[in-house]
Amino acid sequence: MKKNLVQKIIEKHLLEGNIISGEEIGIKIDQTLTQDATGTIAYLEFEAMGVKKIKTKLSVSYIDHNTLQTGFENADDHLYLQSIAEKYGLYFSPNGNGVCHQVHLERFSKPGETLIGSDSHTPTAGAIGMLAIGVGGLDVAYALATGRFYLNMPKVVNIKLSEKLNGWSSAKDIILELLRRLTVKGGVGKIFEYSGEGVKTVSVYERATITNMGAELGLTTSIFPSDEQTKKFLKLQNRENDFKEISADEHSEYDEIIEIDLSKIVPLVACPNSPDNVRNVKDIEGTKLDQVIIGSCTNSSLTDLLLVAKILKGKKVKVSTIISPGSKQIFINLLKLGALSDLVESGVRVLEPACGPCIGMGCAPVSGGVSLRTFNRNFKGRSGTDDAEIYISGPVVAAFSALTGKITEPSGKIPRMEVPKKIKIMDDLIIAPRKTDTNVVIFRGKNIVPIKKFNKVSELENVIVGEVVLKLKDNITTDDIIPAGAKILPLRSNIPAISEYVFSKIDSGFVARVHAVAKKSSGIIVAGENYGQGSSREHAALCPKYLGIKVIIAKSYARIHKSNLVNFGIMPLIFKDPTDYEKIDISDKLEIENVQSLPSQKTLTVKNIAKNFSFNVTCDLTERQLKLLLSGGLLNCL
Ligand code: MIC
Ligand code: SF4
Repeated sequence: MKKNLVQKIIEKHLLEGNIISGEEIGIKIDQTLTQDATGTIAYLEFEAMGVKKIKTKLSVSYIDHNTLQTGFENADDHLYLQSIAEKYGLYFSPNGNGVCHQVHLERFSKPGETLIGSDSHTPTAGAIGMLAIGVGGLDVAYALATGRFYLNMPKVVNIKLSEKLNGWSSAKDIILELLRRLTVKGGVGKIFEYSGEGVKTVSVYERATITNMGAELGLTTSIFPSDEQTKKFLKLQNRENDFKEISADEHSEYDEIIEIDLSKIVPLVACPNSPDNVRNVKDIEGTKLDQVIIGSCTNSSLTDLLLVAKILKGKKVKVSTIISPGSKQIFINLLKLGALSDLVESGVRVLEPACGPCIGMGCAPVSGGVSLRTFNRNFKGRSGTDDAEIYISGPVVAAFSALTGKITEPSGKIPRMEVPKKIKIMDDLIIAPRKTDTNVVIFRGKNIVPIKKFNKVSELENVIVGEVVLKLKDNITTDDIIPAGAKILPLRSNIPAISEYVFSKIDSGFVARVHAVAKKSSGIIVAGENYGQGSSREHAALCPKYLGIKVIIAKSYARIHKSNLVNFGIMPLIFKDPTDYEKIDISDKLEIENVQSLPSQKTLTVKNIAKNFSFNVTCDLTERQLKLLLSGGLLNCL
């Protein structure tokens, strides 16, 4: 039988189940990655599993999110992570070495292998032909302990690229075009597999922009074949030995096909406050800017920044412009090639390689300010300024706009890009695993608060009585649930402390209300479509659980967040008839009946006691997930 690329990789890694879309499969995981903002909890969970040795071929712990060290919290967390890496035999990429996805692509990714990471943009490594999936930290901990990961086999969609990009259009415009067509929930339950003649014209760094931002479509992951472009990239990285050609069989089957003629792609911008609010640059040209930032795991590659340096060379930026290279390796090569001085002379500020402003760690715009960024997310408030307007574009549009202080359509002759044949390889900061060392003492600062297991949904709770503590609209992000930013991010290892910020940007009375309700019953949240879109942060499940939320009833869920809810024993119920959503209000008392019948029966009846009517909800989980849920979460099942 002819196979597509996804089927080939999954078949090689299949441990349980059948490769049929919608069915649960268990696959072997070759590599894992974590970053510091999700990593501390993930490794606390791993420690709670009591396993002596990691079961993956290669695992890396990155420090890239919480890098400001404004207090002891970050520094303590980093030392905890370093000592865990040393004890259990993981690679450790320290503060300053770069954003996990960029460094992983450059130094560790391998065609044909599997990777899960506790960050939603882990699919970046799909650029090199890896099956790379973003997950919650508990799933990474489980893979470290067992080598396994479970998922519902997604539909595989073939994105057929023809022709090649014209003029100033870039890889960012390809993924923005897909977002324009499909929206932020258009990819849920799907993997995008790229093919076609056009693929040959797209470099690995460009592919990485596309696979990275597939996360904004809600995709499980995106993947490119491993071909001549991959070979060239790995050669540049001095890793030719990791090259392996791998692609779909000719005429293999897909669940769906989407065709894109690259020659028709034009420069695009996502407008506030969603990555799918996409317009042609020319339609919003002239929008006045207060700030331009070029960086993040989406657009901070060597080729991106070399092109920006070419555009800015010999000119002066007209607005505050900030650049952060994706990795130390990119930084040093920009320096060696003279591009860094072109950037600095043009008036650009340079930050160290890290997530930085992308996660609200510095460079917040002025009140009501307008900022153009090459990032992947422009959710309200994520920049650190609640009323700022954030636009998203590729680096070329950002560079031209920096020179005018307004959103500007790129024009003029395209400079000849001299991408070097050889670059300086920079692994010096990465600490490679020695033999696992059982004598290593794990450092635990006072910011590290061990997590506790949760109670089972016991027989007594065959009926859950709860009160609606919040009613939310469609597309609620994990940033809405538990915001990031310089004040809150350093508390990631301290669940009691960070839980005080749950929904703080949406409803400042939420935490007090849940505390009051938790004294007598359970908190229930009601939401619209695509609840929990965005990041992989399991704090968006763990903290509500800690506060006493037992049930969410939504019209639909984002993939990673739904798994996180199950992992922490919160019921992700779905309105059988979405119009019932309209009939429920905050403070309504609900009674969910027959909860223990869930494994055999997937529909439950909910009584709205306050309004005296009943409605049905479904729980479309697999048997394994239902078992986890009723046991109070994955930690209770080990
Ligand atoms: C993000 O881009 O939102 C983050 C911060 O990288 C998150 C992870 C986190 O919240 O720590 C993600 O994308 O998963
Ligand atoms: Fe970091 Fe931003 Fe990428 Fe998240 S999206 S990993 S915060 S650079």
